Amino acid sequence: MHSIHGTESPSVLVTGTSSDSHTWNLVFLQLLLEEMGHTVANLGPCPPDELVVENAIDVQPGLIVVSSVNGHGFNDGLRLIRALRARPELALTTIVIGGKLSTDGLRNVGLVRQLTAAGYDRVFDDGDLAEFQVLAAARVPARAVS
Ligand code: B12
Repeated sequence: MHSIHGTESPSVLVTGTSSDSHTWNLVFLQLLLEEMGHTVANLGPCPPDELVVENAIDVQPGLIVVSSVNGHGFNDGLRLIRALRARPELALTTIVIGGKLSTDGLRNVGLVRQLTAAGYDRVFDDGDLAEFQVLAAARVPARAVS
């Protein structure tokens, strides 16, 4: 899943984190977003941070969705957002993260605060799909009618 092909420029970039080999979370998010009308580039599991940054700059999506469920999402996600936000091309891109980000859920509000302070626009817990859908629906690109 680590390459992006196709003619239509993807409106969303979905990605796992460098340490996370879980895949169905990414497939689920891709299908959900496609059902809403998005075109999705899915980098798949275990992408190194540099690969995510390169693809984000290449694709220039309206939305980047980072998903992690293996329990290392907080640390991986923090490192990744710092790498993404270090690039001026991505300063204004909406970037969100969600899943099972720690082994303690998101009860620790400090984690959410640190992730948003580092540059995520939103941090979603495991079950926050409805809220995520609202955010994603607002970013479905208008298509030219021929
Ligand atoms: C299958 C599985 C594996 C497979 C993955 C195979 C593959 N290629 O995908 C294997 C065996 C490789 C694996 C390995 C590990 N796993 Co595992 N795995 C699972 C399991 C059983 C199912 C995951 C799954 O596919 N779910 C289906 C998808 C569709 O749902 P999901 O992943 O839950 O995603 C949903 C939500 O999290 C949410 N979501 C996810 N991302 C995002 C993003 C946004 C923005 C939003 C809004 C929502 C959202 O929406 C999704 C749909 O509802 C879960 C337990 C479970 N029953 O959930 C454990 C689980 C995820 N694994 C776990 C762990 C700990 C591991 C290991 C660390 C175990 C180990 N000690 O080696 C390793 C990690 C390996 C690695 N490098 O990442 C833990 C994570 C604990 C935590 N986060 O607190 C879980 C929860 C099991 C448990 N109860 O302890 N695992």
